[in-house]
Amino acid sequence: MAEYFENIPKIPFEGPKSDNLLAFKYYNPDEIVNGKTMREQLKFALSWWHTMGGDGTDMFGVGTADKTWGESDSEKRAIAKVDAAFEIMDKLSIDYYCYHDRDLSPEYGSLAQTNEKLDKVVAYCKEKQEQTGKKLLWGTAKCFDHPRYMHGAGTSPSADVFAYSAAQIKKAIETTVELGGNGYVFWGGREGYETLLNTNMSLELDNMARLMRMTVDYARSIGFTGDFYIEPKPKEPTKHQYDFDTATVIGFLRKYGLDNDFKMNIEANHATLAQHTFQHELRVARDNGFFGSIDANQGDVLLGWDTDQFPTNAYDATLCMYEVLKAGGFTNGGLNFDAKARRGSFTKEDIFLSYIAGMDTFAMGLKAADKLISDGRIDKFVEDRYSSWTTGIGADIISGKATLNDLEKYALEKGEVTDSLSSGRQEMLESILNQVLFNI
Ligand code: XUL
Ligand code: CO
Repeated sequence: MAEYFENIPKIPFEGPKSDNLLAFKYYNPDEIVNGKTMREQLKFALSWWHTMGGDGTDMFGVGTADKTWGESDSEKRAIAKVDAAFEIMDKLSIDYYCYHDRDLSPEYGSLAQTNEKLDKVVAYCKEKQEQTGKKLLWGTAKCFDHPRYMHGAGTSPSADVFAYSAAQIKKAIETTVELGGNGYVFWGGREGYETLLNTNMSLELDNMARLMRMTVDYARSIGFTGDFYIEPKPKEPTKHQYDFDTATVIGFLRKYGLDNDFKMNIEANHATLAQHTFQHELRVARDNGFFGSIDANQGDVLLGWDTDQFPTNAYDATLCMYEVLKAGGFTNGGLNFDAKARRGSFTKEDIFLSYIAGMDTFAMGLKAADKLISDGRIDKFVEDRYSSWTTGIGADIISGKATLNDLEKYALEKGEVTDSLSSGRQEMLESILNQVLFNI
């Protein structure tokens, strides 16, 4: 079997003082942080679409990186991609991968033919998994790139398109089960609208829920016990994506009775496109019992689209891992690098350098989040800030004992509230975070 990255060794952990660019400075897979090894806490995954397929093509130019893997024939290329992906995962000590069905194997003449070719690649992935111990984190169906999905898949005005996407998703679930994946993602590729002038939003949303219900029922019937995830995103490609943000998606899931089967796959860049912080989205998911998995990347504050950059912002990674630890860590989910090296970072080495940058950033974030929690000052501050709810009138409100009449009586007797107002201390808290992060 060909080696695709002959000049890249297995990436060692050398610690923060190392100047070896092909070494981890913070990601030490076997180091225990917060009761588990880093590899268990972080559960890194490789994204098949960016890493194995994305060649830097954009609307201004053709690809800059060679992602042919030495093969011009698409079936041979699909197999070569598997070998190259497992080599990358081995060299980077990444235990998981994620794919869209069409990343593994493209469309051929008919759905039957497409499925048959996909089966071969899936069988090869299974063989490689058995040899290496690597695992599938989650699978999904690419129901947005083919022209048939121009108006959406589950929310298409055409019932035939809905049926086609259902067939595609059925197969994608089967491959996920075959490869032992514990997650299945719905990212609403073109599930949204460009103008309400041509859109029956109510029917489209009902239909989306119908498709999800059918998928859950089928998946459970073939033994899928993992989580379904919705990956919120507010815009791009459509002007309005139905899965706008976590709060919107939770409302949708509850309305249609899908909340027991679904959790969230939160992507950092999607959070910021929705004008939220990454931490906000994670907090909404955690507080409502929908924390599931993460697409790790970052956007650019000056750009209004999904740039899918490798995450290097240590603050964001810390606050993300703080939420993950507070949620009790990952169960079926993990950290999938839905990220691509910039178009100008086109060499094979850049694949490794960008993953090292992302993995080290999250390792740093994990360690800092753990320190933040054991330091305790921030958690204690928040606890004290809400202490008026543990006794007296606060406790009576929470227990449901106090009525509006009682509160009026209390307020009248007490007079103006001055003694229970205290500073929010934002600057002090931000400086505690700095101190924990840059204890230099
Ligand atoms: C698109 C995106 C997708 C999903 C999987 O913005 O994030 O790649 O992660 O469909
Ligand atoms: Co994503």
